[in-house]
Amino acid sequence: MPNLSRRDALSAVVAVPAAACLAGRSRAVAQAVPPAFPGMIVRMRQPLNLEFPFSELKALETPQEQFYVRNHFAVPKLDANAFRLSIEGHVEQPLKLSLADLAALGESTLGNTLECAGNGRIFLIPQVRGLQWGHGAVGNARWTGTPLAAVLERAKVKPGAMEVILVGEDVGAVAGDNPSPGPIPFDRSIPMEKAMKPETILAHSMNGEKLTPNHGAPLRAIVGGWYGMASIKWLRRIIVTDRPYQGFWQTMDYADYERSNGLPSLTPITAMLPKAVIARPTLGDVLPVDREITIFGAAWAGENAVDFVEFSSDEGKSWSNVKFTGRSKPFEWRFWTTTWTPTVRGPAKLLVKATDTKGRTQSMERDPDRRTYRINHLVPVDVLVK
Ligand SMILES: Nc1nc2c(c(=O)[nH]1)N[C@H]1C(S)=C(S)[C@@H](COP(=O)(O)O)O[C@H]1N2
Ligand SMILES: [Mo]
Repeated sequence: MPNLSRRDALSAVVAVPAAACLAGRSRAVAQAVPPAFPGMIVRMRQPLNLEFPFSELKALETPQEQFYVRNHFAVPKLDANAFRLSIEGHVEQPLKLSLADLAALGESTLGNTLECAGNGRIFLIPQVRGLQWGHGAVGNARWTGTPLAAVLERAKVKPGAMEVILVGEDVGAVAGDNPSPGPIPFDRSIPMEKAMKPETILAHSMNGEKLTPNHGAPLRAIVGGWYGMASIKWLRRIIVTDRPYQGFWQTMDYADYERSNGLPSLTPITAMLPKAVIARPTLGDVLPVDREITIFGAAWAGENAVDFVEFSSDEGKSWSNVKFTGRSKPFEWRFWTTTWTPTVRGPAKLLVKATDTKGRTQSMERDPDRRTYRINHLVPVDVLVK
């Protein structure tokens, strides 16, 4: 395809007859629009934000092209050969590592479900600001790369190290009521303890394929069991620090209220909460009366394993356990099914509720302390029985 620059497109508009002029313009427009992602829900075009249509759930491992995309800024294009990861700050041996250097430090693979902290925001009443995700800002993949612990050991972290700041290559200025102080990169700190856990890895691949630019190529962090915002894409710098980091993305954004002594205190968002979601039937489906239907979905619980999932068709008055199709493990979602035979015509509300191995569960009511994040209260699937 000929590469039509903006200036060429403009001169074409001036110089050529109407039909050719239109062709030239539409070609320029086609280049400005990001590639289409078949089947994905476009929540925002620039920067590109794509949602997985949860009712299409089929594979335990979400294919990369169906994995939701959450971008705050334009996708940076990085050259994998020239790529160097910088490790700096409170270390004895600052490092600049190529992808080959990283691989030489050892690799592991982690099955991990990634969910955006704003997943399900469209269901909040009253409506709040932010991307209006349905259920599909979540996906599950096998991530392969070097454990962050191996990199930190090589860099020799100094005594007194507290946090590790992960910095992405993407930069922009955030507008709005709480604007950023000019252009800033997307970043996030994690405590030293989480940085040293085997589930915190610097991944180059998902599901055995190299990362695509949308998912952070050539290298991203995966902070297992935490909401997506900590899993920094296009990872460029790792800074070890001996004091708490209060960056924009964990204070002005991605923070909510935790209470102690009854007082709410703004706290950066960390580990995922338990959640079960029905994939099928879906909102608005019409179901035949007196016929058994299959209810199918997924459940996850961040750092913990899902223990059980319950189903209710009577607005939570009675619950019955669903059946799992796979075994229970931390970090990864599980699929489940159950059956239901509606006997009464009219509207019905279907609910599911996950409980994890630590006894954490989902509540009927939304907790307002969570601001616009960590949405795991029960959201009914409204269907019509005919
Ligand atoms: N550098 C960078 N990393 C980032 C983001 C970003 O905008 N820039 N978005 C974060 C958020 S909020 C989420 S939910 C996940 C989404 O990862 P995905 O787009 O691969 O699904 O990436 C995180 N890492
Ligand atoms: Mo997110």
